[in-house]
Amino acid sequence: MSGTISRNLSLELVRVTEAAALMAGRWMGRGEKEAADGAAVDAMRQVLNTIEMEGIVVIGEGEKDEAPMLYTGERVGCADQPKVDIAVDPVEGTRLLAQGMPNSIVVLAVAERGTLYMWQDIAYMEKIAVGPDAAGAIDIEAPVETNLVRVAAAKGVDVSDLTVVILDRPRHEEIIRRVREAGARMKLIMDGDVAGGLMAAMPGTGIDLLMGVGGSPEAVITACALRCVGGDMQTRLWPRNDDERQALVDQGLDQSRVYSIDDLVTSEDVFFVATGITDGELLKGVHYFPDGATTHSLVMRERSGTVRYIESTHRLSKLRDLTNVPFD
Ligand code: VTB
Repeated sequence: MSGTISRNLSLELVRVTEAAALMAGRWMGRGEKEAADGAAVDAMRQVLNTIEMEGIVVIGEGEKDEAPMLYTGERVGCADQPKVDIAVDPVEGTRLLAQGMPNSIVVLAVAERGTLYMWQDIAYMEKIAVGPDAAGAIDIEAPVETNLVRVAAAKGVDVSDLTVVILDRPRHEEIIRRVREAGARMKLIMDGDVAGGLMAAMPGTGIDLLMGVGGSPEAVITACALRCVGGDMQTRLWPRNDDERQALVDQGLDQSRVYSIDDLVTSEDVFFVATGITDGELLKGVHYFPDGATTHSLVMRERSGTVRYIESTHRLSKLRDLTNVPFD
């Protein structure tokens, strides 16, 4: 069928996130968020444009006038099939990277055309996410305590064994207090709730749930990953101010509506790829050595359900000769 993704794009997509991580990794701890992001965007776009697909960036760096590259609406790829939606976050956690903190990652999701949902005017969503072992146990409309009890029961552990990851923000004061009172453990993160959602969904990270309010684009990207692994997430739009409340009304949206993963991404053919920039629970970051570097990536495809961890060794001088990316 025209427009459907018949090829396994996984390896091609991982080259994109690897290239972005290799370029962004040089900026670790150097205090320059924009430069780090720019390096990742540039590399990501160069490599995306070598892939045989007709992609439209639906979640990107912003509107065309503020983002010269990978802006929402930009076309990427070098063929006219398959037609796909692209969601990118060239550096998820620019502050984490600029300060050399854990869990900054490059993320890319690809799905059939017209299947990724985005509310351009509503920047934030309330989220709760878990892995496949607690799928069906969460309910964003229920109190925090109820969710903790239900997730613990699904996992066969006590609430005190659970670890919840939450963005460290004043808006989360109430959730943080309630999680503490319920006796669960917590990991407060400075940024990066895509990595937070992934940690909750993947085995071996020591994280059981993501809770709290974060970016709407990040919610859609997280939904792509969770769809691939059979995790669960519920979200609600979270308008910040009167303008956003008005935008909700104007667009006929309902603040109380619960969006599940299937509402955020309707495609049954979703690819999700992430490469670590700084070391974290989920992925190792980029480690450099003379004329080379290693990267650690996660590649998932919904259709097959395969999850791959790919550890790569790169020869930067060879890559420089092969591509237009100025690997250093
Ligand atoms: C959120 C979160 C992201 O930035 O968008 C956050 O989803 C911004 O939140 O993962 P604040 O506006 O409260 O700072 C990230 O943490 C990183 O882009």
